[in-house]
Parts: sequence; structure tokens; C-alpha cells
Amino acid sequence: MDVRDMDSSSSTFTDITSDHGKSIIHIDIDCFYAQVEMLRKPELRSEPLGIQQKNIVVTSNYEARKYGIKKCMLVTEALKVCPNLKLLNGEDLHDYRAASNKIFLLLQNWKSPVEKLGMDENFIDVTNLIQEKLKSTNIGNLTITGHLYSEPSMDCPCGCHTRLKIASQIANEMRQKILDDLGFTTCAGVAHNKLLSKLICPLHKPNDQTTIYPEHGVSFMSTLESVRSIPSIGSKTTETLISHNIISVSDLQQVSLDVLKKHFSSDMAVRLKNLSLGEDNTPVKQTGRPQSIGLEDSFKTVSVKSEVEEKFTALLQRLLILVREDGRIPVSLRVTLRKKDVKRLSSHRESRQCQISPSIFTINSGTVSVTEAGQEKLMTIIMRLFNKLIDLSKPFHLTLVGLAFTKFQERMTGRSSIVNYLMNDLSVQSVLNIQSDCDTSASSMDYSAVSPSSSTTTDLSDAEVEPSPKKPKKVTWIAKRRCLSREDVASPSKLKVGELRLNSKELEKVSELRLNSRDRSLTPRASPAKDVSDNSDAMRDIAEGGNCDECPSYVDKEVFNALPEEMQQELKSMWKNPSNSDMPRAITRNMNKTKPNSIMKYFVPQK
Ligand code: DGT
Ligand code: MG
Repeated sequence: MDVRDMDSSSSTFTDITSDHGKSIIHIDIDCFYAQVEMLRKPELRSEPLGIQQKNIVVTSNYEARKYGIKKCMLVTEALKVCPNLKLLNGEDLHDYRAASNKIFLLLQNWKSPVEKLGMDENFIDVTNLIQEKLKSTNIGNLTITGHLYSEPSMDCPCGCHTRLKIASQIANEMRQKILDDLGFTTCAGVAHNKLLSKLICPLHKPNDQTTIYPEHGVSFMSTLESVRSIPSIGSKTTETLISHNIISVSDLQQVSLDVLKKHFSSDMAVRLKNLSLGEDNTPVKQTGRPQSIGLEDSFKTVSVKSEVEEKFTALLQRLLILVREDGRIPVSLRVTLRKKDVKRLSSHRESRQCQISPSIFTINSGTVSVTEAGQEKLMTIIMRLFNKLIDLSKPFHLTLVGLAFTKFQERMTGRSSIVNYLMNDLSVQSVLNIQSDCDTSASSMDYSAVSPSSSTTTDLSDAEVEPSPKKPKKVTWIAKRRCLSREDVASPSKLKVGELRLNSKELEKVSELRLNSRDRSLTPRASPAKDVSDNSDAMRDIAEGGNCDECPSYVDKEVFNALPEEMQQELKSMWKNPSNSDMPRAITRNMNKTKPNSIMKYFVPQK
């Protein structure tokens, strides 16, 4: 009997029943850290190998697993079961992260959304790719590549079996490419949703793949012994479920929705029920850059402030390497502690975060770095946040400290620069040149897209720790200049280039305006603005472009017309006089001597 039939309210708890439209692949690298080490030293392949972090073996190769080495075994225990276990220190994650990024990049080749999960797992939504392939595939000859969880009794009328067969072939191609190009063996799971693709993936490991058809979701889920095996069920939910005697996934399938609603919110109860039945409609979201970059260090106990400071100093050093690799400038810092609490069964974390000034960071030859003074400043901020979390007048015992940069300022000097939205591309370059000549600070000119914080902790209003970076204000100015008459807009004297900061929503708005404007424009466009490093080219373009009475062809006339008369006049005279081709340097020299009504005053970096 279908579990659904057991619950009279089942028809109300799911709106995703029989939606088999998607085809999702989940790929997981076999014994990931161990494979990275074995690729570096192939002689390790034939030996039992464990990767050690602190006193724990976090993973081992399959040779070691034959001896009974399990993930997260204590080193002492592991050496008991396998005395000849070769141990390598895996605390430096640099190479693992680099390998992880290569795999993620390689998977982009299939032109389908790829969502990275942790270091060695990726979801790929191949739904659209399959639609394309179906046009040229003889579906009569299709077979599953790899294993099939269970043979179907009949074909599903929606065609999902055919689609999943093609998906299994794509999964095989992907795994082969990862092996050929990067040397990693992998496992894959193929299903119509993320949940089933992830859970079915390890069924035949290592180096193999499994496909499951939608109609077997319920029976497969019922084989999972613990509700904790369901990826989105965390320790708290598990605790609550167990306390109500719901231990296995089968228990969760059979409990009524009404009972679940007594212990969870209505939405959560429905979600739990759906998951237990193998139903999941969460989309594969293309992974962008991480929303936060953080590191944690756990230990037995630390109860002295100076020791905490040492831990934070070491973490900060490592974190700054990650920031350099990432290339964005952090504008928010979070400190996390785990306090030892004998009264509570589960450990708990507390966090505080505050905004930090982007000026702490410098950019040298395109690389983000921090001076010693900057590092001291960061440590002062970290310890202030620590003081807010810990009452130092009382004894404290910590088992973990963590640091994370949680928001970033994008350095947009290329295609996405805000100035792209102000003017056409060539003139954009010239504006950037003014900036690069006038102002060497990291952020004065940059548009900052502050990514949403992934933090779930309470934000601390911490103006006293560091002044907040300015909130975006200028988008309305730009937007208005795109579509409103001059009388409608505020005085341009407020436009200081240093204030051009947009958040992503605002950027979208401006982008939309810009696209509309482009659609209307008949002017042929120059190629997109490059990262500006060569002033002379940009200025030559400006000088050569002044062949029109009103303004050069590369200037967005709509924006130009929205400028105040005085500004238009000044620009026109500048374009008429090619000798202005050395303008940026002239501006630098004369910045403090500009006439009261000079256009230059609008480009003075904000002090
Ligand atoms: P697999 O997939 O079963 O063949 O083996 P792995 O090693 O790939 O295991 P997986 O996919 O769960 O995790 C990927 C890597 O993440 C693994 O190589 C080491 C690391 N890792 C896994 N679990 C833990 C953990 O509990 N703590 C720490 N520090 N690292 C872990
Ligand atoms: Mg793995």
C-alpha cells in the first residue's frame, strides 16, 4: 500500500506530487581529500591512507576503508584497526579547495545550472539539455548507464524514464571528463529531484552511478534508518522528531501531518512529510561566489583571554589568504564562539558581527592585501566583538572560535562598473581613468554590490566598532537621469564619484533602465569596457570621437541631455579640443584648483 493512502490528509500536504519534469544529477568525489593527496603522490594509491585533522581521521582512501577505517574516527582508534595506516595532515585546505573549484568549473561545460554543495559535491540540472538532446535521440534504443535502483513495472506516461535515461548518460560523460581531465573518480546519482539524486548517489560507490525513477522514491526513502539521513533535517529537528519517537524515515512517512503540525510550524510539517516521501521541489541554484568566507577552530577548552587572542590571530592569518584568493574586499566581520555549557545537551554557538571599513584593505597589482596596521585593526575589532560575547568578569570555557567575512564590496572596474550605466563604454573608461589618477584608495570609485549575508546570527549595531560604509544613495540620481526631466532631479553637485555605491537590487534597476535605453538606441556600440589599465587608449578614443556637433557617437545622449547646462558646455568644449587628451593627469594636478563651476568638481573623490 502506498504510504500516501495511510494518511487521510495526504492530498493536502503536497503540491508537487507527480511532478517529474526535472532531471537532476548529483556528483560526489570519492574519498576527496585522500584522492587529492594520491594525485599528488601516486605511490600512496596502493597504501591505506588516512587524512588527519587534529586527532581525527576525516577521510581515508578505499584501501584503508577495507580495514574498517571510518570517517571521523579518532587517530588512536584508526591505528588500532589498521596499524600500517599512512596518515597525512589535511589541515591546510588550499589544495582541496583548488581541486574543488576545478571540478566545479569543468561542470560548467554542460551549460546547465551547477550548484556546489560543500567541497566535493555538485548538483547539475540537465532538464533543458535533455530537451535539446531529445530532438536528435532515438528513444527506442535508450538504456540506463550505470545502475538502476529498481526496475519499473511500467513506463511513466510523462516520459520521465526516457529523460532520466538520457540524464544517466550525461552523468557518465561528466564523470568520465572529470576522470580524464582531473584524475578524480566520482559517484553520481540521477533522479527527478535534488533530494533523491543526492541520496541515491552513494548507493554504488566508489566510481559508479545510480539512477532512480520517481515511482520508487517512497520505497527508497523508507530504507533510510534515520531521519537525520535526509539532508535538510538538522540536529535540532532530529532531536524533536526522536523525542516523539519518529526515528526512521519510515516512521516519518507514517506519522500523520496533524501530529507533525503539533511539533513544527505548518510549513515545516509539510516539508518534512514531503521529504520523507522523496519529494523535493527546491531548484538547482547556479553557484556564484560564496556569500561569506570563514574559518573555525575547535578544541577541548580554552578559558584564558590571551589564548583566545592567539587562536583568533592564527585564524585571521589563514582567513586573509582566502580573502586574497577570493579578490573581494570584505566589509563585514563575524566572530563566532562555542561555549561549553554543561547544562545543555547540545553545544551552542553565539556570534556577533559588525561592519568594517574597506580602507583596512589595500589593493596591490590587483591583489587584496592588509598591512600590519590593518591586521592590528582587525584584531582590535575581533577582540571587541569577543568582549561583547563573553563576560570577562566571570570564568568562561570555549570549545570553538570562528571568524568570517560576511559581506563584500565588489571591485567593479570592468563591464559591471557603475560608470557603465552612466555613459557609453569608451567614456566609461575615461571616467575610470580619472579615478585611477586621482585616487589610489581601494574603494572610492568602486560600485559596491554588497552580497546578502549568509549569517543567521543577530547583527550587532556596531557603529562604535567601525564606521559603516555609506549606504547607496546615488542610484536614484542615475535612474532619474535616465528617464526624468532635468527639473525632476536633485542637484548634480551631490554626485561625487566616491559615493557611487549600489546594492544588487539597485543595480538590477539601473541595468534594466540601461537595457531599455540600449534597445531604443540606434547608435552602434563600442565593445564592452575592459578593465581600465591604459589611460591613453581611452583618452585617444575620446579625442577621436568628437566629430558630432552635439556630442561624440560613443556618448549616451540620453544621459548627456540630462546633465546640467554648465556640465554639457564643459564637456562639449573638452571634446572640441583634442589637446585635452591628457585630461586625467591635468585633473590630478589641478584637482584643488578647479573653478567653482568646473565639471571636475563632480569627480572629486569624497573625503
Ligand atoms: P566518499 O564520498 O564517501 O567517497 O568520501 P569523501 O572523503 O569524499 O567524503 P565526503 O564526500 O563526505 O566529504 C568530502 C571531504 O570533506 C572529505 O574528503 C573530507 C571532508 N570531510 C568530510 N566529513 C568531514 C568532517 O566531519 N569533518 C571534517 N573536518 N572534514 C570532513
Ligand atoms: Mg565524497
